[in-house]
Amino acid sequence: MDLAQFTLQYDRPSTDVESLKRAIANKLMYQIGKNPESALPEDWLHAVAYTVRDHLVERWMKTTRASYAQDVKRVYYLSMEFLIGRSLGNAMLALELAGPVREALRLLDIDPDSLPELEPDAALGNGGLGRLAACFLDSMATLGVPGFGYGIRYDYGMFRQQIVDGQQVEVPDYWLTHGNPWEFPRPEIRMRIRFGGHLQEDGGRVHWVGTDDVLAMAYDSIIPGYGTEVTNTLRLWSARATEEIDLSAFNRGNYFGAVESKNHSENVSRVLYPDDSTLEGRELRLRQEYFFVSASLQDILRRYRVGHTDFDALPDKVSIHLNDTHPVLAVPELMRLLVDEHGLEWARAWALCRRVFSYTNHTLMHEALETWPLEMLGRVLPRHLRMIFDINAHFLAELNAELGPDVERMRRMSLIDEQGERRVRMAYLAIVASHSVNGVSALHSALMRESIFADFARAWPQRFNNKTNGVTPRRWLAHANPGLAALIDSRIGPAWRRDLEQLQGLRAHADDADFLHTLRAVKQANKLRLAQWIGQHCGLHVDPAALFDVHVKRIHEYKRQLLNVLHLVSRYQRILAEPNGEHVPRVAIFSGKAASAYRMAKLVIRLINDVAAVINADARVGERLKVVFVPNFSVSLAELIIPAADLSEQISTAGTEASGTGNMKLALNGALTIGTLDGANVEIREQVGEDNIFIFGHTAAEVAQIRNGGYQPRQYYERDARLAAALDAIRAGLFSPDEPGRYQAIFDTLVNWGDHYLLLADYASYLDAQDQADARYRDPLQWSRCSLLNIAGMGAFSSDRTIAEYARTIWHTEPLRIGSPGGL
Ligand code: HBZ
Repeated sequence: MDLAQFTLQYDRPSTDVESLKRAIANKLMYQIGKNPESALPEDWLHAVAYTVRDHLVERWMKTTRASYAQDVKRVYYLSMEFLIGRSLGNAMLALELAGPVREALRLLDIDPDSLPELEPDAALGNGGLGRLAACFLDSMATLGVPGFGYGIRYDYGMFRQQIVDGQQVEVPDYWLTHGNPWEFPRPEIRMRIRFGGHLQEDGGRVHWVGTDDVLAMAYDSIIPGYGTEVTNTLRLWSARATEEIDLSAFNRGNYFGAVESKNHSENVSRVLYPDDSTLEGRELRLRQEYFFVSASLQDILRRYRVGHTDFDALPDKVSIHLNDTHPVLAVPELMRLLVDEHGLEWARAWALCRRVFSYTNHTLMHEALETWPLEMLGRVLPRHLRMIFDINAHFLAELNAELGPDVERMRRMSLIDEQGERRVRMAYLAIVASHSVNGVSALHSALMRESIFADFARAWPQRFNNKTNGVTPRRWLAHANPGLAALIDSRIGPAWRRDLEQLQGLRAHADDADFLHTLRAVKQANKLRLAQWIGQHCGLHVDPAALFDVHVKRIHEYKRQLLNVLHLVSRYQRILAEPNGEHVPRVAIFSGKAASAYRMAKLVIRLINDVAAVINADARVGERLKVVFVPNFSVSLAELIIPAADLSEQISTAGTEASGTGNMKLALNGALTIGTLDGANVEIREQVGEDNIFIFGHTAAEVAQIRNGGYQPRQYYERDARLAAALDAIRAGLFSPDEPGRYQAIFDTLVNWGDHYLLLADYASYLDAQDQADARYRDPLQWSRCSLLNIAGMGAFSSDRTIAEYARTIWHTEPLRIGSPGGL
C-alpha cells in the first residue's frame, strides 16, 4: 500500500495562546453546538479536551504509519482493566500545553483550575493491577515500544463509594453520561464473538456451530508518550447486538421483546466486576473474558496479515502479554483461529502460540487464582474446552517424556483440577502456553516459584522471571505534584521525567538546610490543599502541621487496615491516659473500596468511620489525633492525597502483597514508609536505606513458620496490656455505643479464630515503628532529609525501567524510530 497517496492538506493546530483560545471557541461552537451564554462547565471541558486531543492526532497517525513502514514487532497488552483516571492533565503535560491552555481559558473568562476537576475518572479497574496497566501504556509510548492496550469499554466502571452512616454504599459509576471526548468510536471495526452452540466433526476437523453471537465494536483512545512523538493506542471493545432488534418479534408486534435480546447481548460490556481478589465464577465474567480476547485476537491477526501471507513470522511480529489470568482464553482462541479458521496443523499452531504469549502473575492468594467449571466452560465455549483438553494431553505427554512418568505430579500439574467439581486451572494454562512467566517484585517472584507454581518452576526454570513493578513519574510526580517537580527541576533539571534514575542527583542536597526547608514548604502546601479539601468534603478540620499518615488502597484483610485501627485506638487511649504527654499530632487518612460482597472488609470501613467519629469528637484529644476516611478513592483522589502524605502505610502481612505500587507513588512524593518486608517494600528499603524507612513485623519466612506451628493469637492479647485495651474497647462498643456487639466478629477473628493475617503477632513491633516515626517527625530537618532520600531513591521504580525490562527480556521489541516533538 502506498501510504504517501493519502497525504492530505490540513491545518496543523497551533500552540500559541491566541490560537488555542480560538480553537476552544470553535470547538464549543461547532462540535459541542453551544454558545458561551448557554455552555455548561462540562461543555467548556469538552471543548478544551477536543482542542488538546487535536494536538495528539498527527503524532498518532505518524506512529501508525511508522510502525507499518518499519514492520515492527508489536506488543499487545491484554488486560480486563485499565485504570486510566483523567486524561486532560496528562495529555497537556505530554504536549507541554498546560501553560498556554490555562492562559487561553483565562482570556475566555473560564477558571482554569475548576475545569479539570469536572472530568470523570475512567475507572475501568479495581486497583493496582488496573493502574499498573495504565502506567505501562504511558511508559510503552514514552519508550517508543509499539504497544497496544486491549480491554473492555465498560459502560459502568468501578462503583462510586458513598459513606452513609459510616458504611459503604455502592452507586453505579456511569462515567459516560456527558460522552467521552478522548475516545474515537470505530463503528467499522466490529468483530463477531460467538458463544454457546455445539461441535460437529468431519474428517478430523471440528466445526463450532449453532452459536449465539455478539459484536464487539472498537473504541480507540490515544496514549501519548512523553518527550517523544510516539503515541500508542488503547482499544476497548463494547458489545453490540448482531441485529439492532429481533425483526421477527418486532413484526409480531412485540416491541419490548424485540429490544430485549439486544439489551441482553449488550450486557457483556456493561459493568466492571468490582472484585479484586475473589472470583465468584459467574458466567457473565467468563463471557466478558472471552468477548474481549476474541475481539482482540481477531484484530491482531487481521493487522498481522496486512503484510504477511503466512504465519511463519507471527512470533517475530506479535507479542501478546496476559495481565494475570483474566485474558488466558486468548490461548485456546488463538489456537482456534489458527487451526479452525486458517487451517494450520495443530502442532504448528501450538509451537507458534508458545512463542507469542507471556504472562504476569499478580497474586499468590489461592482464592484469587481463576478456575472455571468444566460444565460452564463447555456450555459457553465448547470449542475452547475441547482445545484445552487437547493442550492438556499434549502438555502431559511432553512432561512425561521430559521428566519420566509420575502420576502424582501429573495430577498436580494437569490443566484440569479433578478434585470435586472438575475445573480448568487458568494460571496453569497461562504457564503452559507462555514462554515467560513473571512475578511483580523480587520477593513475590521467589515465592511464586517456591509455592503456587513450584512444579512448573522445577520443570521449566528458565521460563520464570521477575519484573518489579513501577509507576509513571509523569502522572505521579510531574502532574500530581507540580510544586515538588519544580523544586527538583531547580536542582537537577527536568530530564528525570524520562530518566528517573537522575533523582539520585538529589542526594547531593541531603545536608543542604535551605533545600530541605523548601522541600518541607512544598509538602506543607500540598498538605494545606488536602486539609482544605477534607474540610470542604468531609466537614472535618485537620491541622496541616500534624503528621499526615496515609493508608490508601483496596480494603482487604491482608492489607491490614485493621492493624492501623488498632494502633489508632491505642494512640487514642495513650493520649487520654497521658493528657500532659508530648504527643506528636497526627491525621490518619484512610481511603479505599471494599468488594461489594466482602463483608469483613465492609465492616472494617464501618469501624474506621466509627473510630473516627468518636476520636474526632473527643475534646480531650483536640488536634493531637484526627481520623478521616475519604470516600470514593480513585486515581484523581490519589493525585490529591499522595503528594500530601508524610507517612505511607504499607503494612500487609509479609508474603501477601505481590508488589504494591502505592508504596512507590508515596515514597516518590516524599512520604516515609512504615511497612513490613513484603512485596516491593523490600526493594524500596534497599534503595532508600534502612535508616530512612520504618520496617517492622515478621518476615515472610517467619509468617510461614508461625502458621505452621499453629498461631496462638490469644497469647498476644493476654500478654500485651495496650493491645488488650484496644481490642476490648472495640469489642465492648466504645466506638459503637448504639450497637455494642457490632464488632464482636472482628474481635473473634483476631483473638479467637486464628486470624490468617497475624495482626496481633505484628502489633507490638508496629507500635514501636510508629513511635520511631513520631520521634523522627519531632525533628523537621531530620524528617525532610529522610523524605529527600526517599525521593532520591525512587529512580528504580519508574515504570519506564519495568517496561524496558519487559521489552528487552520478554517481548524482544525494538523501539519505533520516529522524530522528537517539534521535528515534524
Ligand atoms: O496488582 C495487585 C496486587 O495486589 C499488588 O500487590 C500489585 O502491585 C498490583 C500490580 O501488580 N493485584 C490487583 O490489583 N488485583 C486486582 O485488582 C484483581 C482484579 C480482578 C480480579 C483479581 C484481582 O479478578
